[in-house]
Amino acid sequence: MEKKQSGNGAFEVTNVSTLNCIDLSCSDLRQSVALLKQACLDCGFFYVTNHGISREFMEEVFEQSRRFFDLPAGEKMKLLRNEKHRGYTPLLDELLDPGNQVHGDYKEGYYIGVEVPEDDPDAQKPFYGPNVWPSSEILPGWRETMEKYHQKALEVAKSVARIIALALDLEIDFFDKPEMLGNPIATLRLLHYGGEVSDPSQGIFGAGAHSDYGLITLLATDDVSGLQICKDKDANPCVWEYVAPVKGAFIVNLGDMLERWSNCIFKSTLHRVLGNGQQRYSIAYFVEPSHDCLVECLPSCKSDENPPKFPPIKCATYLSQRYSDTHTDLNTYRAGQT
Ligand SMILES: O=C(O)CCC(=O)C(=O)O
Repeated sequence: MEKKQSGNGAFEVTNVSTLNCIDLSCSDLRQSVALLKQACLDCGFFYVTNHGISREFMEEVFEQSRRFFDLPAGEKMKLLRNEKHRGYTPLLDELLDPGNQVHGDYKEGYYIGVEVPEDDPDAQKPFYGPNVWPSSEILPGWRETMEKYHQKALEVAKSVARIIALALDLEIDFFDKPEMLGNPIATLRLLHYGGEVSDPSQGIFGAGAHSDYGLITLLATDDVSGLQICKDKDANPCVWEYVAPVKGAFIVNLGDMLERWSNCIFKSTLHRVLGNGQQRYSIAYFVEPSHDCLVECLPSCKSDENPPKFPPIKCATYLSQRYSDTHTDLNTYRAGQT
C-alpha cells in the first residue's frame, strides 16, 4: 500500500493492483487463454512476459527516448506533431479528462506511426504518411531504433491478439486479417513526465483519466511508478490502484474498440498517471485495425437477449474524433509563432 498526501491534507491510501501475467513463451495455450480471459473480465489490464524483445533493446529504446526529450525546447518544437498525428506533443498539449483537469497533462510525447511514403496512395489516409524524424546529425541511430521497435512491438501485439481471439471464441487468426492487424494503424508514443507532483484534488495530473481508443495498448515503463487504474469505471467515486512496473514485462490494456467489438464483455479500463516528483519515461504502443475496418459487434458477443450496444463505426472515423477531442488545435501553436 502506498500513502499519498492529498491537497486537503488527508492521506489517500492506494493499493497496488495484482494483475495476471501472460507468458508468451508458454506452450500451454489453454492456460494462457484462461489467464487472459480472467484478466479481461476482471480489469482489462495484464502483464505480458517473454515477448521476444530483449531487455538490451528495450534499454536502447528508452535511452534514445531520453536523448530526444533532453533536446532544447526549440529543437523539439521544430518537430511539432502534424495533422497525421506524427511528431512532438509538448507539455499540456493533451487534455484527457477535461471534467477533472484544470489544464492539459504534465507530459510531453512523440508519436511515430506506420511509415508510408508521401507518394504512396495510402498516404492520403488520415493516419498514414511519412513520420517526422529528428535529424540523424542530432540523434544518430534514432530513427532506426524506433522503426525496429515499431516492427517488433507489432509482432507482440499480434501474438496477444491471437490469445484475445481465442478468449472471445473466435478463430485464432481473427485479428490477423488484412482489414484488422494485417494493415493496422499502430502508433508508438514516447512519453516523458518531467517530475511535477500531481494533485488530483487540484485537478493536476501527469495524465488525466482516460481509456485508450483501439484494440490493445502495450506499455513499457521505467521503474518509476505513477500509473493507476480504476477497475470499475462505473463506480462513483473511482477506486484507483497503482500498477507496479515489472522489469522486462509489457503492461497491456484493452481499448475502446475491443469494448465495442465484444459488446462490453471485455471492457476498456480507465487509467491515469500521477507524477510523484521524479522524472518518468514510458513507451506506449497503441494498436488499432486498418483505416476502413468496420468495428462492429462480434458474432460471438451478441444474442437476441444481448443485442449490440454500439452502432458499427469505421476505425478512422472513430480515431479522428477521439484525437480531436483530446489534443490542442494545431492552429494554437501556429498563432503563437506569428
Ligand atoms: O505513461 C503511462 O504509464 C501511461 C500512458 C497512457 O496511459 C497513455 O498514453 O495512454
